[in-house]
Amino acid sequence: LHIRLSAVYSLTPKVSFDVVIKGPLDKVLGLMSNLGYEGVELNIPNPFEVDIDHLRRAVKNHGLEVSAISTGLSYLVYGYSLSSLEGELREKAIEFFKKYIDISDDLGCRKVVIGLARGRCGRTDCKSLRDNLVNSISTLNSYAEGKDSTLLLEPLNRYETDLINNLPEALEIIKAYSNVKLLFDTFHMMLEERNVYDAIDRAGPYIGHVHLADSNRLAPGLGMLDWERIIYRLVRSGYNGFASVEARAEPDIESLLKTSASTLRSLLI
Ligand code: LER
Ligand code: MN
Repeated sequence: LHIRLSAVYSLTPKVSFDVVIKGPLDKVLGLMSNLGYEGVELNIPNPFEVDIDHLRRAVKNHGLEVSAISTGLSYLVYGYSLSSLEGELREKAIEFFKKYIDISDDLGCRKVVIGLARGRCGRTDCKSLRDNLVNSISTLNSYAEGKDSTLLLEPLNRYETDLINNLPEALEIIKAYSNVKLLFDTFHMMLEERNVYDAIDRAGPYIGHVHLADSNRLAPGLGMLDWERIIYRLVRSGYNGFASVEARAEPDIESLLKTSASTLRSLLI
């Protein structure tokens, strides 16, 4: 069993989303590789406007792999949502996700995150939005099945969305679809579950990917979470894949990557 360290990189600097690493691609990948990271998770705002060959070459040149494709920026930049009551926005989101699945194959990971791009209910009719989301997931599940890819459904805390906040809500959907697994984000699960460590045990067999941030969303090691316990539970659950640092770069990217690596490296055996 081996859990490998990765971090989330944003392909655009032009967003206020502050838990992704921004900066020149080669510089960031070089830093990650020097610090012992083995993967990079790419948050791609528009899957139709990305130079796949250039990305693939850069990642390979630094001895890294793409751990997953994340998609939250498509929602933040374009407003496309898998649950939207506006048919056009929902169709755009589905079109984007099919393309994300295609490029995840080209980039060698075949894992696509469903995070913020699920949308939000706000004051609208939550039941219809949830039904739309499940329908979109069903469509994308069939597409992912044909491409031998996995969708990663990520419960998000209540301050970011009101659609699928906790483990039981996510697992209900995950259990119904062949190619949907759970993305366990330690920050969201710490906020929404009674006990984040026990939640790992319950989520165990369904975990397809992991995001790492401490209780204050800073680098692992700078908050209240017990990282030895988290990694121990993940290993015990049989998880055998990448875990991506997705935390605030304070005071800067280099310290985020360094602190995270020094907290986690010795635990990730
Ligand atoms: C957002 O809070 C988050 O955790 C991301 O992984 C979702 O796209
Ligand atoms: Mn996350």
